[in-house]
This record gives sequence, C-alpha cells and structure tokens, in this order.
Amino acid sequence: MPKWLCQPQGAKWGEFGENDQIGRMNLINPRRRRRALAEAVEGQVFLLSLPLDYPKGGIFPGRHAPVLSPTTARDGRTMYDWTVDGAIDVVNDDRVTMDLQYSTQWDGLSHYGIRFDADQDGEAEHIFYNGFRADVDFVQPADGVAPQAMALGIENLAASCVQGRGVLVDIRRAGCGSHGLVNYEALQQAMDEQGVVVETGDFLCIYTGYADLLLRDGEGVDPARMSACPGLDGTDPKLLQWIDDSGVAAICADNPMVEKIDGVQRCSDKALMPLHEHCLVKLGIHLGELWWFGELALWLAQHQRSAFLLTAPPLNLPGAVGSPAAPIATV
Ligand code: UVW
Repeated sequence: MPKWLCQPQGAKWGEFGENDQIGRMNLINPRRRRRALAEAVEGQVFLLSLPLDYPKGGIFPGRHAPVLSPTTARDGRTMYDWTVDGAIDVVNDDRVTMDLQYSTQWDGLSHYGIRFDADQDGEAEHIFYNGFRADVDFVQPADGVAPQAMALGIENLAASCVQGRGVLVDIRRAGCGSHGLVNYEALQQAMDEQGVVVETGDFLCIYTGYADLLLRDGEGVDPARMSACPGLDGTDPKLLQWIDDSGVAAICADNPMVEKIDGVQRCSDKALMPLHEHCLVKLGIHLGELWWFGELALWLAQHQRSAFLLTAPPLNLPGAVGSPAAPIATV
C-alpha cells in the first residue's frame, strides 16, 4: 500500500523514489562533486562551526549546552588521568550530554513535519518528507523508551557524505522592514550585487551576521540585538518557488532557523515555519543552522569569489533527527 494518496501542494514526494530518505542530497552526483572540488584552488580551509558551547547567555532556554563528564573505567575508577600500576599510560575519556541542535547543526528530514491528511481518511496525520509518518516511522518517547526516527534519521544524511559546492550570499544588509525579512527580491539583489550564481546541487549558505554576534558578545548576548539580524521570509511565495527552481541541495545559515518568523504576517492553520515546511517536508532540502561564516565571508569578498568546496557531514547517529556539525569550506 502506498504511504500516501495525496501530497501537500508544491511537494515533490516520490521525485527520488518512494522510499527516498535524503531528498535533494540525491542531486550531488560525482560530476557535481568534481565541479565542487574544482573550487578548492588555494587549499585554504575555514571551519564553519561555532564552538559547540555557543550560544552563551541562555538565549535558547529550551535547548541545553553540552556538558562534559568523565566515563568510568572497568575498574570502577573515573577515567580521567587514569593510570594502571606497572604501565606508563595516562588516559582521559569523556562523555557529553548535549542537545543535538544546540549549536552548529543539521536539521534532519525527520526534525520537522506537518499535520496533513495524506491518506485521505478525513484526519490529518503527522507527516514528514516523502510521506513518512510519526505513528508508523518513529518510536515516540515514553517512560523507559527512547525516541527514534526509524525513517529519515540523520544517519541517512551522514551516509551521503555531504560534500559539494557551497555558495555564500551575504544578506547582512539585505533585510527589508523593521524585522529584517529577506524576500525573493532582496535575496536576488544581494546575489546579483555579489555575483552569486546558484547551480543545481549547491549548498546555499546565507550569511546574516548572527553567529558573529554570538561569538563577539558571548555571555553578554543581547536578544533584542539578535532579533534585528536578517533572515529569509518563508511566507514569500516567490522565494519558495525560487528555492524549488534553483535546485539547491540544502540551505545553511548562521542564524537559528534560516527563516525568520517574528514580524511575519501568518494565516491561521498554516505552518509557523513555512520555509521549514517547504524545504524539509515538501522538497527534502536539509537545513543547516547556526553555522559560522565570518572568516570565510571576508576571504571570499576579498577575492571576489562566492563558491567553495563544502564538506559537512553530520554525526552518523542512527535514529537522531538532527546533528551537530563541523562543516569545512575549502577555497
Ligand atoms: C525548530 O525549533 C522547530 O526548528 P529549528 O531547529 O530548525 O530552529
């Protein structure tokens, strides 16, 4: 029996096969990867990750920074500065407890779904990319039961290796209105001014300046100031159509959601996060969030370039819905 009878308007479920779990990552084939490798002319590298204990200052109260602790050795002792008699070895071994989407991260396709009646029985299911369902394809958390994405888990993204051509657009001054919403026209204008040309299978990297402020201000980060940073306007139909037509494989931003939702005019019964809906649910476009572009953006501007080789695998962590990342740009 098919997973769905009806798909949301504008969705392209089935485009890469009925059981596909990586969406537009499928577009990155060996030819496109060779094209990306050709951008690595200088051999210079940039780390696009924040230190994973950023943001500071408790600006995302629901998500928690990593906490390190030592593991326990088989002899019951703390495995930190651990030694055994009669040998010279000294061992440290540690554990981390962290929210996978606290800092620089990938949103997996299992991170975000919508309520939609895909089987046409008159009731909306909780449904994800390509028609995977919360009640069938996920283990829901319960007492003593850990949650798990049995479909669309982040390990699928890891298996694709996440390497291709990145293109960076600086939208720090492109935001429209008091909320800094960047619509289709504003994004196009920024791309034209910066000579950015997006090709099928590219990773579109959106530089808003948000992560620069996180790094600069540390514990003193000012939420009001952060919310003035620009972000994509997911309610703009022209922007959503362009994302579809452009063939981007993923969109990565240095802000927490890629899109901005404060100051947006929203209709009732629509998604709070329309760009998430469009990308993660309808098209299978992964979202990278809280990446850091400061040094890369400066170098690219100084060299009149916008493209680079991007290597950005998530953790190969079965069943997780997102993952920290340590993306690398090579120019
Ligand atoms: C949500 O908070 C739902 O999404 P994100 O991690 O993309 O910001």
